[in-house]
Amino acid sequence: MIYTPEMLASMKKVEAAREANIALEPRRLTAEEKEALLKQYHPDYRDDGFTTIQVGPNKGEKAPLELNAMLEAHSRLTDAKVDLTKIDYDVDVLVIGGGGAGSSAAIEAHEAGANVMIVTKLRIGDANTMMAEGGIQAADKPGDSPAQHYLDVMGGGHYANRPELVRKLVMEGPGAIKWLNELGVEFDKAEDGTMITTHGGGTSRKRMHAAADYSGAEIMRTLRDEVLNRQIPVVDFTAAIELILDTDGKVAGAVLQNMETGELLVARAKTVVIATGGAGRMHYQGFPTSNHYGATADGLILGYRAGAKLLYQDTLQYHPTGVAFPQQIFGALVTEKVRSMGAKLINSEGEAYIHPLETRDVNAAGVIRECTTNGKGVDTGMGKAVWLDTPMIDRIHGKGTLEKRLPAMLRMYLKYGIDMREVPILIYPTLHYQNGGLEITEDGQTCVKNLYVAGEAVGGIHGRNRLMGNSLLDIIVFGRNAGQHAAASAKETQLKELTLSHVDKYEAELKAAGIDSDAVSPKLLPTYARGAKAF
Ligand code: MEZ
Repeated sequence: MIYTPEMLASMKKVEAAREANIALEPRRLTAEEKEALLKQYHPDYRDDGFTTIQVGPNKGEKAPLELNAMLEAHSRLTDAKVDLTKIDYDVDVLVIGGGGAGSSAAIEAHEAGANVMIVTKLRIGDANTMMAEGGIQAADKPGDSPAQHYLDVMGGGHYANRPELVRKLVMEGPGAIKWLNELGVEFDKAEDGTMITTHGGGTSRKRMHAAADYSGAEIMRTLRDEVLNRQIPVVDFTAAIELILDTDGKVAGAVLQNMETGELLVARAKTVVIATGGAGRMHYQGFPTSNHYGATADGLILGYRAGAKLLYQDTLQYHPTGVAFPQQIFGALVTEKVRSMGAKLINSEGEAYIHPLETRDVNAAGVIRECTTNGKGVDTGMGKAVWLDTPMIDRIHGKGTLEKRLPAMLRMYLKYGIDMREVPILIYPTLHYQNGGLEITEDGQTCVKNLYVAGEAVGGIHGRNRLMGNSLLDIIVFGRNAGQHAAASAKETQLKELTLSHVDKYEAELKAAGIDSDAVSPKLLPTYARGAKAF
């Protein structure tokens, strides 16, 4: 038996209350109640998790301790000599990152006739895109509209979102779904061929398009095929460790490092797209993560040293339902789709204490409150947790529904002897998404000329909290956008002499601020990776 007696006793209460909890519609919190809950329990409000940035364009602003340590670290080139006249790769558009945003950017740049190359420190598809489960939002159904989607995105982001970016996201949403569908993504469809759509937290309409509970993997499979079919060069196991500028201050490529041999290489490029993804493997405030192995905020460091500004670097998303038990899959994602299909959040006493589709930040704070002040968490041996009452799904929609709509999740738990059709599962927030990132204009460009950013490395689209399914949408909309603009700019760009003087300038700034760090950045791999410090 894998459960402790305490777990079993609490599980009995959940089972006993199930029918009543299915019938119950927990009320939505008021704006004031949400704000109070966030301030008291959301990790973004914990002062001890943050510090003040001392160097660079965002000097004086707040950043998570772990990110700031990377901003204050030395360049990996500090003791290395790079000959910038020896060019290993010469391209129009260099895409750094092989996830959904990078692949979309490369496809569009290629479509526009640019000579484009992808460089990735792992392999194409080793990315958070691959890990996304529940779906992709777009307002393409009768009764919905981009305007309605816009209001949801802004509300979810606490109205801190950049309006022009949100406008682009929602207006181009239906086109993004059409593009993916035509490329070959196998979306869930009804018998008449229309797409099946569901709700997510904070959505006013059912606009979540999915491929079962492996939507991101299906999208990434399709994009990767397209990149390979177009024969776009992909240089894998090779990290970008510094951007190169030219003597006019435009971006002009990147210094690359082979992850196996450590060899340094020079990629000259007329334009660069940073698509390096998120930061879950920074484990902010000690949280586990749902992110892939390479999510270490590299693009933020590369862009920042070259002079690009960060926006909302102090806000992270903790997905309310990370696996809390069993230990082997601690922190893995339990898709929000589980809640959108009717499973409720239940505390140790069997109480459905909150609406399951409040926005993610609110639900994460709610779980933390139950497990701390309210004393209604279940001890897992690794901390406290609450229940997600998954048997409700088949009870509401009929036997077989969970297996059909959430097959990957079901399989993941069955491996550990847990049948989530029969028993509830234990969850706790897991570090899921970097709400902030590099600041861009509508064409995807930073304040460094010809330096573009797409995907999770961008800040501003989602304000201070992203809604489910808007990340898979943004990687497509802003990935394609960055690729198109980068290809167009490359046509008009003449590069001057290449330089790394910005790296020396940044080092001088660190010294002047009295910062003495023995760390190097970008991080590239999590601290617990073998040889992480070297590469
Ligand atoms: O957008 C996401 O983060 C997502 C779809 C996650 C999920 O819960 O499945």
